[in-house]
Amino acid sequence: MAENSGRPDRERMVWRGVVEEYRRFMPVNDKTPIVTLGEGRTPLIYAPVLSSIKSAKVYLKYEGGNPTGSFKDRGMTLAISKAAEEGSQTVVCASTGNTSASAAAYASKAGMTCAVLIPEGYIALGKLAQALIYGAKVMQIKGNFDQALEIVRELGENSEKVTVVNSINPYRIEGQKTGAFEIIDTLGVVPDYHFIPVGNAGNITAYWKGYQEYYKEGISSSLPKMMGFQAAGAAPIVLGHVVERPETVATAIRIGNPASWDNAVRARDESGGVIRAVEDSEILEAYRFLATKESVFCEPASAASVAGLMKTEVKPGSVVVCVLTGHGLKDPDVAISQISVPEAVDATYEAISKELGI
Ligand code: AN7
Repeated sequence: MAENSGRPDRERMVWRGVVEEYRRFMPVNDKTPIVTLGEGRTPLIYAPVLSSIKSAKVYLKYEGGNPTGSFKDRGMTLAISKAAEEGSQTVVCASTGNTSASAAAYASKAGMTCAVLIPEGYIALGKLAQALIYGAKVMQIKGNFDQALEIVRELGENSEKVTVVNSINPYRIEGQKTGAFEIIDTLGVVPDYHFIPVGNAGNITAYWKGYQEYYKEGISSSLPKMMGFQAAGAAPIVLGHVVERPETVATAIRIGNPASWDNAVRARDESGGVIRAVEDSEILEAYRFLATKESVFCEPASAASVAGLMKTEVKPGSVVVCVLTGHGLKDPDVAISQISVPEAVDATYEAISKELGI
């Protein structure tokens, strides 16, 4: 079979997940059991319409292509592998949804118990379904993400038995930095600008770390400007103070007190970038634009990066990467709210022809 395959270089097509593929940059050893679902190597999609609008070369790093449909898998493979190495039986996290889906999947793969705390009423349906179907113990709390994270921190401090797999777990950041490696490996150059949504601020921290590591190793020869975007109703870093009651349609980034606040500010300042706010209306506009003009369906929070690009001037001819952090199917309710659902039509050839105008 292999010899007859029309696909070139078959060996290279086997992808072992981000920990093995970037092992040299990972804090693992011979005794680390690598728990993987083959995450990473997500599409980097050229965006012709955006490129034309911005007079730049714009690419979308589509993290919805990961096994549980979000970028969280990059960090979770390492966090769960290290938890397994340390003999942990139970992992716990607070989540706006994607972390819980990813933790539930990787914990299940490792044979561990997973407990997740999520804000009641503010988690997208797809994410809730995922956490439940992978078998996690799901606790909806009568509070928001920030309150959930406080409780999880306390659990971690008071019990040896549970491992916290939020991005305060440093292995999460180490795994997530592979997104930056992939972008450089795929493009062959470092982008001039890196646009990214900011919630708890782990991902902007991770990408900046990844870009810096390739630079220090001499693999790359420049660094991008880090361009972070928070939802206007949940923009503590932009405002410079904690937001007690964060609100946004992008529930994934409905966070008022980010755990990696200082690191995000450092990434912004060291790279000469910005962290700004985008309105919900701008997020939804970018969300619809991506689906209809670039044919990429992401979740609302992901569109914050492109909403940011829409209103930011970039140098003509520059290379721009926007990270789309999660899959559109994560949040079917928002998708359906943005379109008009068609009425049922008679099941006849005539009725359908009439509808089609043929
Ligand atoms: C789709 O799942 O915080 O700035 O608990 O799901 O690294 O927090 C999710 C965050 C962007 C923000 N896009 O990333 C969680 C959670 C999507 C997300 C973010 C999240 P960070």
